[in-house]
Amino acid sequence: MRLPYNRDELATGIVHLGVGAFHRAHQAVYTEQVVRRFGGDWGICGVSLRRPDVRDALAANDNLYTVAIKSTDTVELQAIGVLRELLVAPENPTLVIERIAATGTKVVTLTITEKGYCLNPATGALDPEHTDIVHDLSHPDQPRSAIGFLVAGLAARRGDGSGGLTILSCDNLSNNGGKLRNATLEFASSIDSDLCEWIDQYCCFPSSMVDRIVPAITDTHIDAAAQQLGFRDEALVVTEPFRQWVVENNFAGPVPAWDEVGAEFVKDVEPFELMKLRLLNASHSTLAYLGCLAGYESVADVMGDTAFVSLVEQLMEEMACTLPDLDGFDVDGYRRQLLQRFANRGLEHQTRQIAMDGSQKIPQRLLPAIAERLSRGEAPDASILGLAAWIRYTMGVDEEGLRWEVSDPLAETFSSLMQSTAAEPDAYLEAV
Ligand code: CS2
Repeated sequence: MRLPYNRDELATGIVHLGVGAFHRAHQAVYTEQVVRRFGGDWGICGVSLRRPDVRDALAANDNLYTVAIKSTDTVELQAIGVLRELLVAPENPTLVIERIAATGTKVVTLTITEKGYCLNPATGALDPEHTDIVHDLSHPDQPRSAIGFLVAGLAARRGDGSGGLTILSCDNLSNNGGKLRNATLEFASSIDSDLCEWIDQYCCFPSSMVDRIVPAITDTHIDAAAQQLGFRDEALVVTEPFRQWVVENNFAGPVPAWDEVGAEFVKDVEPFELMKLRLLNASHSTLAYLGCLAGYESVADVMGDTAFVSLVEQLMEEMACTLPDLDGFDVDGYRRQLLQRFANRGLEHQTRQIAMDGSQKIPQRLLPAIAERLSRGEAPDASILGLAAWIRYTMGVDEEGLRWEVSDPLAETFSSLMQSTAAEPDAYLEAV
């Protein structure tokens, strides 16, 4: 794989927390295009907050990896070289703090999933009783959570005079920048009120809407790509042709010219976030829970069933009238495109993957629109069916006794509710 720039000379300008498949198929691809077209010190230091898998997979090929862009009938391969360094936070937390604090670092991006923010899903504020937050407040130099790392890195920047930072959330939370800012300030204020003021003054937390479907990688994906590549790329990521990134134009210093390679910098991201959460993600969760319960493995399998296509069309109709005006954006076209994206057979996007962490996702995706429609005296049946399917899914067992693992931060709660209600559906529903 030959790249049109010299990787050895590419200095790090971005620290990314949560270097999973989504980051490597989205922000890293935009950054790669910026570096190829305009140069600049925008190498990425990727940080895994828990496991070494990604670092280990990338090590075999000097952190170079392939993105396979798949539609139902086509595959395009791209090499990505901007990841310059991979760190596994628990192995060396001090080094992660140093990288955030380095003068060359201008931007920290995050894809840590909804639960990584340690928020109370009902209020959107930092959960002071979260075990990682309790730990990090008493060990601020050896943090575990993203918030703990950010605050430790910012404290070091303030001490060294390295200046403020742009801290850019790329997760599916509404007002993701505002929530991250509030959580960071809340944490910092418990340690040092001057630091809290410094962060408030010198750091920016733009909101952003990110979109690209990225299924969890399987051996089948790696084997298929190996036929074209001539070797097994253990760090392969698979994605779709579509990608979108809308970023609030609110930066503390320089950022890569992502807006020159397809991203949009706008004043207000919220209408885009709501559109994506309520049309794409709400449909995804509904298809995933009902699809799992119906025995379908992938989203494309579910979309092969016309009853589900009608359901998701109805759901989008219910959601659409809760969305703010998107000034010139073709929302109907976006809806039609979503149906095609969900039907992409090249992705093999597992319903079980999307079903994970529902307790963190449903409050963003379904509840606000359902509440709004109910308050207008309307009955958004498809959305409510999606919510019901999630609750049914959290029971972890079907009518035939077939069990599945409910992967969710509240899994233990669901399982104890199953016991206390003797798995009686009405009582379980009431308890949830
Ligand atoms: C999905 C998202 O797993 C999920 O919950 O709904 O990851 C979805 O694929 C992305 O938001 C698409 O941009």
